[in-house]
Amino acid sequence: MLDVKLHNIRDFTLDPHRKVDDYPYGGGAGMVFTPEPVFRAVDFLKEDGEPRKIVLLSPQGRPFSQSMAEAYSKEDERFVFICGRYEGIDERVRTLVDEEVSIGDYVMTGGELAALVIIDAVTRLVPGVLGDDRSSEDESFSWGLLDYPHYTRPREFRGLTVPPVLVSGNHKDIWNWRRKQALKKTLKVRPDIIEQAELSDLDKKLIDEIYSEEDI
Ligand code: 4GX
Repeated sequence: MLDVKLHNIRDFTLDPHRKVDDYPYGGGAGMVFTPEPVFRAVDFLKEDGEPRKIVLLSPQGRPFSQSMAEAYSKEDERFVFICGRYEGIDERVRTLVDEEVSIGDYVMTGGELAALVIIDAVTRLVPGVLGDDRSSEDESFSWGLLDYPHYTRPREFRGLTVPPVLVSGNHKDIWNWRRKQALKKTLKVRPDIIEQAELSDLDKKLIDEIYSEEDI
């Protein structure tokens, strides 16, 4: 079961104008999220005594990855995502936080979309939450590489044809072709992934083939 609850941080202010930001000590541009409403919101969420993991979304966090999505999908405790706005959050909020996570090296206006990205990537791995999760085993990243090309009917579409190996019925040839295409794509756009991958002898042979055939 998936259950997402949204809490408006302004509901936890003591300020008559429901203000949640203030000027930074030391000066500088931009505003900072004040600690009071965040602490009060977390106190409120902790009232039921259930265990939970408190995650702060920020560009300073650990980069979110498929392996983190897999780990989160296996947790049975709850998650609280703290979504900040403005230039930052009062540093003392970090004393509440179990993990600081970033969805990528760019700056958004708030952490809400980052939380949705994480919720989306995690829930599709939870069995029974969103249909069948088997397709996720086969695809990009679970192989440790980018995905191979996919085709469906018709065999010819506007002059564009399906690679004959995919209709050959030879499963070994199909597997090798897919592996080689995945290696080729990954070498081209994400060579950093190849450097970290554990490559088999077959992978090394396929990479040699790619370099001898392609202008990569
Ligand atoms: N991946 N943002 C958070 C405000 C903020 C700044 C510092 C805490 C500390 C982002 C990202 C992201 C914009 C969310 C700044 N909060 N979050 N927000 N990239 O860009 O997760």
